[in-house]
Amino acid sequence: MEENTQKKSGFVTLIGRPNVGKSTLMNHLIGQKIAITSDKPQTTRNRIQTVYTDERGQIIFLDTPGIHKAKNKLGEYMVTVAERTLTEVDVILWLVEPSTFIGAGERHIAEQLNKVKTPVILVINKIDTVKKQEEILTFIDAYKDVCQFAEIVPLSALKDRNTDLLTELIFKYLPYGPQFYDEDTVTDQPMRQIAAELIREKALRLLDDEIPHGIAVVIEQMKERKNGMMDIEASIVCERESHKGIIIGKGGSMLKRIGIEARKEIENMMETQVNLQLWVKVRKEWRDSELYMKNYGYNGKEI
Ligand SMILES: Nc1nc2c(ncn2[C@@H]2O[C@H](COP(=O)(O)OP(=O)(O)OP(=O)(O)O)[C@@H](O)[C@H]2O)c(=O)[nH]1
Ligand SMILES: [Mg+2]
Repeated sequence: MEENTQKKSGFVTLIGRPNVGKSTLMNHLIGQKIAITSDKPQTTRNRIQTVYTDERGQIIFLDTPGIHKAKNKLGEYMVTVAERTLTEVDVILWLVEPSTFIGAGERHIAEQLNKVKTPVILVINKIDTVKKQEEILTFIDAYKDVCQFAEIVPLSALKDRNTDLLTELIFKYLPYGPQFYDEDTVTDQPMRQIAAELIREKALRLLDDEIPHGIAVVIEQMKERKNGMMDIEASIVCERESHKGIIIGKGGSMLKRIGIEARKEIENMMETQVNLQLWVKVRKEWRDSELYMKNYGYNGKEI
């Protein structure tokens, strides 16, 4: 009883423009890869919840889609998912690129943040890309009056620089209280969803241009054999016949690469052998169809 009241626990959202490193940071903070990442913007499409527990207490992280100017229903859904978390958490992490330039995208986010009373920690990510360390002070200076920040933390998610300090600061602003999850919980994402996301990540990383943005992955079947091996059948959905050809590749070579890379990671995650079969389907304009979006896991309920 006494021990419980001394521990802290609460919810923390990671928000920011696409590609600033939200998912990379969350994975590093919890010490495990749960959210997929890529160098293409708009990688994350749903809220991904993970749990970090140590002797200080428990942090429940919400990784969110990048806030951007939506061009279709899927984009609108993603931005809604992200902005909605702002009112549901105890601490907000706003991630930005290491730059003195504050664009319209950042200003829009700042406006949202100025409407809530929740403590905001500004995270200036990717400082490993900054040549002169003095420059970091100019970024802090450019941002410091944009919002009332509780803290400003320059760090590198990728190189794990200053991430321990960030965890320390998050605990500082969390309320005391009992844990929401048992300490072994890392995520509440179902295995099916993680498998679909890992396939989408490989497609995102291996394909170029506009194709990745129009891709969704659906697990059609997932069955365990008596010996523990998993059979997974999944479809990669794209928007055009021409895209389908590129995803399949010459003699099926691209689809094979996506399959091999995804299978390796799914096997690691599930700690068992996996037999993965991939298909490619075309669904024109699915990103503007609520019905298809719902079928592919972008649930209308969130809006
Ligand atoms: N150099 C460097 N690159 C980083 C760092 N953090 C993330 N990245 C890279 O930035 C790219 C985007 O990372 P993500 O974690 O997918 O970014 P995100 O903010 O989740 O993006 P969306 O889901 O699209 O909104 C990837 O190529 C990462 O490897 C960092 O600290 N330093
Ligand atoms: Mg992301």
